[in-house]
Amino acid sequence: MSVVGFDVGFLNCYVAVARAGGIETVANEYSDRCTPACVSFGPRNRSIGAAAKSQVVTNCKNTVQGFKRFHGRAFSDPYIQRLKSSLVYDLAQMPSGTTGIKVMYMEEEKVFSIEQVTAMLLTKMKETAEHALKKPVADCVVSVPCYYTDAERRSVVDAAQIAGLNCLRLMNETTAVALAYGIYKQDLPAPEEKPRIVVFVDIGHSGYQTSVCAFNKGKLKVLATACDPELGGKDFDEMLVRHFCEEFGKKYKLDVKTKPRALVRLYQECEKLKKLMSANSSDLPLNIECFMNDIDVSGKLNRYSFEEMCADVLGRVEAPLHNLMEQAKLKKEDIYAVEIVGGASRIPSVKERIGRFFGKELSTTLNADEAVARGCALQCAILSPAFKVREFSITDAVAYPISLKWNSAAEEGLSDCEVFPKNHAAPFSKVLTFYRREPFSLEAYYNTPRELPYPDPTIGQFVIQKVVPQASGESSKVKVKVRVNIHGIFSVSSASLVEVQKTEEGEEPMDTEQQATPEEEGNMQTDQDETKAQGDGQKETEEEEEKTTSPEESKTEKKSDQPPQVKKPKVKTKVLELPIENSPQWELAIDMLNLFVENEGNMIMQDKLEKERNDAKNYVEEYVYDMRDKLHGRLEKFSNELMEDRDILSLQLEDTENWLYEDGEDQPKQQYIDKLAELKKLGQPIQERYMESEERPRKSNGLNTFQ
Ligand code: ATP
Ligand code: K
Ligand code: MG
Repeated sequence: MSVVGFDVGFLNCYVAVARAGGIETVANEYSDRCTPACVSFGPRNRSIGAAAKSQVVTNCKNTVQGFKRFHGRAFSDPYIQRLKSSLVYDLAQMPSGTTGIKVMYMEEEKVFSIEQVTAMLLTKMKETAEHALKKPVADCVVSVPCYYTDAERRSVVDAAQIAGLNCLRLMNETTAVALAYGIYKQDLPAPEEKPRIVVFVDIGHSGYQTSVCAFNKGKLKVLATACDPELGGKDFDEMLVRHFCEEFGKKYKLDVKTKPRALVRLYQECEKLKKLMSANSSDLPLNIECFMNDIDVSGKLNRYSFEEMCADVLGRVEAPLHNLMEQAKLKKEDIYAVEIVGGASRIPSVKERIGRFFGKELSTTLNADEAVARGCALQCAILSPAFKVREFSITDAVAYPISLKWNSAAEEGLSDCEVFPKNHAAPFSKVLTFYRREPFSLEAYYNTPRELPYPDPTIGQFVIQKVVPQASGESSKVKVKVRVNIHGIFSVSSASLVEVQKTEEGEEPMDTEQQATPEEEGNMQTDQDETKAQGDGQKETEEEEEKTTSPEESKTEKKSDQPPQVKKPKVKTKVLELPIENSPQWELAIDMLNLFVENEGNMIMQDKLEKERNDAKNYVEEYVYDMRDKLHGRLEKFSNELMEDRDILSLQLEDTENWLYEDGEDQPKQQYIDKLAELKKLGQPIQERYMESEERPRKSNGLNTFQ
């Protein structure tokens, strides 16, 4: 079992693993701990991460970035449609209606679902983790923004599955940061004491997330979260790009927006300039050679002008903080510390505004780039039975209030009930009781659509099947368990019918509960005891355990199946499990998911084959250069003995070099292997004779050749 945490950022991804007793962020094949969230498609293979990023300019139409925001969204979503026109690559609609990306891959036009694209990125991150751990990786924890809705979360879980990963938890990014903060703290208040209240701020490239958490020894509880999903480093880049487009328009008469390649370069340079401005307040240059139409462009900017042009963006920093404090009903004096992470938290004016809001110095005790990945790896270690880690309980919060609606049995129309209010503890289960004669359906939805980053408030449709009346013809008592699971995803996890059986005497038993509410047919009651029982820390652990075993399990349900309180002692009840038909919004159909799993496997294989082919080609090239150097260097005098051999080899090397640039540029792997063998057949004897002659004088000296 592996202990791995993945921070899948909008721009930057990080991998943390548990190794040698500690949590470490590990580097990729470029010795970089940061892997760009970038996938590039080519005629023979894919490049992922840093290799893809290097193709952003050269292969811009087939190089995909910034796709984190496409999860769980309809292609027709106005947000997607608005973005589409500003992207260098193309988007397309999937058969299910969700968003896909359209690229040229293997010399064909292909549409990949967003789950597939994120899976490709995860494949790369998985390889990085496997390389570090030197064993296969499956179990992991993956980060998501805390403002992600159900559809977005399900989409990421699917992506993990496509990449062959077993995602033990989708972890809210701010909660991962809170865990990374709290788990090593030795001085947290005792459980019965007043908790330590800490605010976490993560401002990345795309999103701005804040949370406020209560810490006691061994536990953390998220009290509230507040976000702006559209505020991050990219908005500052946007301002800079706009500024320079205007400036270059005037100064050089260039319409940058018409040239995707130039635009991509400008974005890159503006991001660099933005970073430089964080450390330096003087005038800084921006130069791009051969920018457009063979024109070199240059400009300059200082921090003061930058802040001025970003006034609107900066003006949005405070609103989520107000919102956060209001939700948690806390005063600024209650806050022990404000910890900030995320790349854009380095922008001085962002820091300043947050600091001013709280009236205190911000803490930067956590690694701004790696805290999310580390928190995820810590969570994975906690969930792993094989890994010993300090006891630490994490209670997250529901991001948006969740309601259920259903047709009431009495045909009076729709009934409606909020089951999980905003900031309700999660993961969490509740048991609801219905009195029904026939199958019925529940619709789950977010009841504050305006709060959502997404215009569609539907969570899903859940049909409770095989409901029948009691033998007496009365409605049956149906217990429905709903929950927000460990990923923060709502589901109807089980349903059961409580069948009241006749006593031996043939009497009609009475269920007190039912008797107490004879007119409640079709109404819902929250089973208070059950709710309470689920609320305590112990049961929550059970929730987590439940996840790692079978989701079909109804452990809790069985536990709750105590003899019902009835007036007559001889009554028996039987509990029947009921099948549920789940139709979550934008769910990826299982056959599609399986197809994607298979396709990812094939693409991994294709990438591997292409790499081997390239390696084989490189070996030929290396041999050519190496032997040529040697023939003119230390091998020269020995090959002189056989001038002819040397000349043949020389010629052959030259031919091969030419071949590599012409016909041999793009050949199957075997061709290169054969070519190398051919060269070695000529080169080897020369090398052997050299070795022999090297050894001869030493032996005659009576020296050990190994000395
Ligand atoms: P998200 O959290 O939105 O998914 P992410 O995790 O990929 O995105 P981060 O890696 O936290 O984002 O931050 C990247 C952003 O931080 C980029 O916009 C980058 O330009 C910006 N950034 C990084 N360093 C600095 C700096 N020194 N000054 C200003 N901005 C910076
Ligand atoms: K990141
Ligand atoms: Mg991030």
